[in-house]
Amino acid sequence: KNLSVKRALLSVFDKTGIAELGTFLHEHGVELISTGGTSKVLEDAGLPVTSVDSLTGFPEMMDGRVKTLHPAVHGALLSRPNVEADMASLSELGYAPIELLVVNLYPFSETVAESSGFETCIENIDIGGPAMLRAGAKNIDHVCVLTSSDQYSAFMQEFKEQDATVRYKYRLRMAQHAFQHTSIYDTAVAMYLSKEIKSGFPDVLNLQLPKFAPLRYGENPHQAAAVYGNQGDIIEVLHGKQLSYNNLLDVDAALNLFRDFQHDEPTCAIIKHTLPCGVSTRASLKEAWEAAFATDTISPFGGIVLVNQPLDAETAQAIDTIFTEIIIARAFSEAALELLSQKANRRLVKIKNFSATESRYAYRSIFGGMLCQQPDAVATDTRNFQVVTHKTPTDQQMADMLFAWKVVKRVNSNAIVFGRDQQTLGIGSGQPSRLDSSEFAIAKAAKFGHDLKGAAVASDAFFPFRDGIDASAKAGAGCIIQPGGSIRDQEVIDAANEHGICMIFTGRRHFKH
Ligand code: 93A
Repeated sequence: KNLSVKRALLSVFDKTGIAELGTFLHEHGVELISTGGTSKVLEDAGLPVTSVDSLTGFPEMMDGRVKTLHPAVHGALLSRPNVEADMASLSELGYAPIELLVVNLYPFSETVAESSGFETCIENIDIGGPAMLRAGAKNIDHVCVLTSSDQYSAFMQEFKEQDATVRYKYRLRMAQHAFQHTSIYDTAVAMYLSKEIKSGFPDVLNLQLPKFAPLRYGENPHQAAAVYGNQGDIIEVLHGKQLSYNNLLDVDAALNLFRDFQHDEPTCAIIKHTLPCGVSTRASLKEAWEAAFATDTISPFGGIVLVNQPLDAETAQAIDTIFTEIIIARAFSEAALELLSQKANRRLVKIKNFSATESRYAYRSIFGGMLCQQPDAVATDTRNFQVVTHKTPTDQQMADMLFAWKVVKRVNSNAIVFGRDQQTLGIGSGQPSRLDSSEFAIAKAAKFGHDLKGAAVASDAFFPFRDGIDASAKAGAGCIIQPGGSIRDQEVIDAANEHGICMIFTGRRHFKH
């Protein structure tokens, strides 16, 4: 089933490596056929080339819009040498089969990314290229298709090893690539047009995720998994093995936290299973790590650490005292990098381009499809904040509440965070009742020896009853920040006044399910 190659059609936008591939094919006795720009590169390399024009008997038309859309090309690509009638119709017209097709497409997505005008983008929709790729890829038994310069060296290797032929297995893989490639290409066009129609939600939820990488496994070893998207544009793994499925989820959680703390004084967050288990802001990163760790000195083992400043050696040393699987920073000092790289099963992740995470939508898969929403914006929009109690907060209390509010936003609902002096003291997450989350946070604070006197309490959504306020006050809370909006708000405000604590309504909820 090996395919021997006599004629190749080369038509590439990206000319990288095409002269080398052409030379290789020529040296192996393959006839080269090519379109205008590609022919020129091959001829400049001293290679004999048959132009597509001479094959079709038609010059390229309409500024190249019609170059290869002709039976001389498509007949050649779709013909089956083992079907007599196919070969008869082909030879009647003086055409012959093509066994190798090398095409890469007009750079549509790149043109869109450069914020080009509508007409330029449309002109960069390749028509002839995908048509040829689909034809060649359909004809797996008789044609091999290449879609990118990245594939040339492996192709030459295959061709050499297989004595100037190509195995079926190889062609099948390349055909699969080709259809995947053209489908992603068309999705990009559809996405672009849907944005032109209205600036709302995309009609095509097929997303624009050109790259994917297989992962070793999913959440558990028996689950196959892959990751899609452009993570490599956003982060760089400086040390350690490929990020796993769970690692990627944790890094995502860390980056979301980073959004609200990126411009703050030195801040450190410790995250475990996507949940913050300690966050603190201090004069130095090392102190910030110590204070974050002090919140809960058990959960951080095997967890991940995020810092919002370049990581120095002193802080690295402190972090290194407990096993930390991933450390995320904007930058690492050389000494920190050297120290932390000593553990092989650790990942060091550099945030390369955080702004690239600010995509317009966040997606989540559900039964039969997916959900799409805008990301939860920064928590520090204080315009609608309103003091609802007799007591008004001091500057210190205000700062404490804002800090706790930024953390609670990243904790799973029902979320309650106790904090004071820019340090989390107790975090209650994921309980189905707000009272349970409050009690959980209080119990955790007690477990790690934190006195909650005067602490700020942040709640991701309104308190439906006064019980959560009573429990917080009893634990020592001095101020509460929450969205408000319950039909029992008055009961809740009265409770706060009774206990002599101040409370802020933010007017904005931060559920995280
Ligand atoms: O405008 S097209 O859609 N019309 C065509 O018939 C056609 N055939 C090949 N673009 C077409 N191509 C594309 O031209 C190829 O996909 C490739 O990207 C490019 C190569 O052109 P040249 O060899 O002239 O640089």
